[in-house]
Amino acid sequence: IFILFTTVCNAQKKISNAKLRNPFITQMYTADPSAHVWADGRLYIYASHDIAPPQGCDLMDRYHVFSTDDMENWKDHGEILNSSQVPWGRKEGGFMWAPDCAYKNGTYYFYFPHPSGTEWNATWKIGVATSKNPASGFEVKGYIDGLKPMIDPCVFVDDDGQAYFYYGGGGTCEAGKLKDNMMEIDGEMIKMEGLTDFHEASWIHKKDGIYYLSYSDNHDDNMKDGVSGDNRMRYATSKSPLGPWKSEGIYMDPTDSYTNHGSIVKYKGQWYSFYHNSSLSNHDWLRSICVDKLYYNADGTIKKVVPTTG
Ligand code: FUB
Repeated sequence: IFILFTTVCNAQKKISNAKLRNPFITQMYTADPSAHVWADGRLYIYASHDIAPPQGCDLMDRYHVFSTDDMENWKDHGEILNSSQVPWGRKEGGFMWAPDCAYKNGTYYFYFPHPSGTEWNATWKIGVATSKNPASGFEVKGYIDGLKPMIDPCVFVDDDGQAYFYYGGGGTCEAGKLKDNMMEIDGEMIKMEGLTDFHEASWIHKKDGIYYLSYSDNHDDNMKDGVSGDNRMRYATSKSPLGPWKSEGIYMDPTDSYTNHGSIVKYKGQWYSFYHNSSLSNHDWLRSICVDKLYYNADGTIKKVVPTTG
């Protein structure tokens, strides 16, 4: 027991001394990082992929997965899915936006928003691909039936094994229970009440029995590339995964990018905030994923994340 305790302490000490490098992926443009720690002890990032030359988000057509065991060295597991592999997807491809991944009963479920028709904005579906591995072998199984054309899926599996599905857009965030097959909604989707200025990018984490729903807001303080926006990251708390929510304010100010989209996860004893910025390209639609440490106040509220570079 002593040896095990010492080994765990050493791993945590190593991680808390890790030199975070931002952006931490530089060989390609990446956005919308969804972070998960799986049973093999590694931290995995499911990200979307911005494509040069920048043309907004329409060219985003594939996903890569990255992982680490020390927050310093990142492995690129390569492409796990692209739009040509989506049988029900729009024939023009593209628009593979912010994804998420969940694990249940030996299977990894990869959730991705993708339009099913040429009128992309009105035809979003949330696709599901599955694999026995966290970073390879994903096959598209279909999509979640009965949803609105909204984006940015997030799947949270609670301590009792019940999975919840969240997504949003157009100022609305909705959520509901998932059946055990992780591909069907169990009952009704309900609007998440109490979120101030919700835009998109919902993410759930749980700490000390409290659920935290984080998201990007509609903050709009600049005009870059002819479009407006510079989203802040906000969060709300609840004693239930489906709310109602109490808005707690902003945990991250705008980056240099038009959008922001983040996830919050604990790894080896330290909480982290993942997000994206445009520091590598200086262009809104060529984004790069970043990570910084996240800290809580004694009352459970989140301290503002301080973005670092270099
Ligand atoms: O990356 C494409 C879209 O931009 C995402 O789905 C949104 O959350 C925003 O980051």
